[in-house]
Amino acid sequence: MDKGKFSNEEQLEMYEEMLLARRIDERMWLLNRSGNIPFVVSCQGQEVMQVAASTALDKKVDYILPYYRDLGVVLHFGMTTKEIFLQAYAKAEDPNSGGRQMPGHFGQKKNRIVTGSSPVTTQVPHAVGIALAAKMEGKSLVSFVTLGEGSTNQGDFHEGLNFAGVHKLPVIFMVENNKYAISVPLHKQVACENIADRAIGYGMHGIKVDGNDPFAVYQAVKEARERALNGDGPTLIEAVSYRLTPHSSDDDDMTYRTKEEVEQEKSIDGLIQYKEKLKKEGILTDEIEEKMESKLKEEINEATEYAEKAPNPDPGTLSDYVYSSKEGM
Ligand SMILES: Cc1ncc(C[n+]2csc(CCOP(=O)(O)OP(=O)(O)O)c2C)c(N)n1
Ligand SMILES: [Mg+2]
Repeated sequence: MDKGKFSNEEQLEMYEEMLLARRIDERMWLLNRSGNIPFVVSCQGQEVMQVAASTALDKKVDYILPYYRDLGVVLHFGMTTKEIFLQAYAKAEDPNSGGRQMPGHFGQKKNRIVTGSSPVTTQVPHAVGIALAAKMEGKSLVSFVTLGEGSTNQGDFHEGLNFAGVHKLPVIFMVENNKYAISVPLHKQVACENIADRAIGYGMHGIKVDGNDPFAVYQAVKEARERALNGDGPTLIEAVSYRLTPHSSDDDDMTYRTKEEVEQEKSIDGLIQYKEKLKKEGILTDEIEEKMESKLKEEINEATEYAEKAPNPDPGTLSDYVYSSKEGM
């Protein structure tokens, strides 16, 4: 971990954002197991790479095409804790889809968070399209898209990266390699050693980084952004960590991996490593930590309560945006 030019405040800000994502996720599981919300798909184990990568982007101009685990990315880009709970409860005020899509299908126009579909990897060609538009219109921005390592076996991945490589488009592909695609371990997903090695087949720069090291991820995304804006084309980044939870609240991971393996990975959890580093350097004190934890708890309590009480979508609006309205025909 080389912290480069980060001030102490900036390092703490990053930590707080990662911690917020973790604490929201933990609350989601409690709400799910107590029968309050129907589904959880977690970011736990991937917060470090998500927040570090987003920090290297320009949230005022860049477009992001997150996937379902990217709580850290969407929080950084401006989605609020309250909005996260509104989507978990599928309430009318859910910014993603007004309660129509599954949780984790993030989309919010004002923050340039582009909505995705449930079939994995469909966000990749969309991101390439946005990068093509930016190039054609001469706009100085990048599109940033994330996906799991299992999703790199989809056709959309090949089509998107090939087109982006040929046309040298300003797009950053970040693969969040958490070592599983539901029950399928990495070695049964791909025969190649590194996902990042696939970049050479598309004529683009590829880099593999430790996804538990915020500064390594930040540096990789920052350089990728500079490359994109200089007209040097796209980058494929593979950031490696581990999925600390089951695939979703509907999965039992003990049917395909061991408790010992999960415990071992928990002991090198990037969030804990980063916290310990900040403590060792005296940047995070016990006092700051306590204050931060209680502030986040309050924010999460308020958001949960708000979302619980918020109105459900009006059933009369069910087919809105599905069929064109008579007035519009
Ligand atoms: C095209 C398609 N096939 C299968 C699924 C079911 N599915 C949802 S998530 C997932 C695993 C994806 O694994 P990975 O890309 O590694 O992402 P992770 O969930 O590990 O973050 C699968 C197979 C789907 N949503 N879309
Ligand atoms: Mg995976």
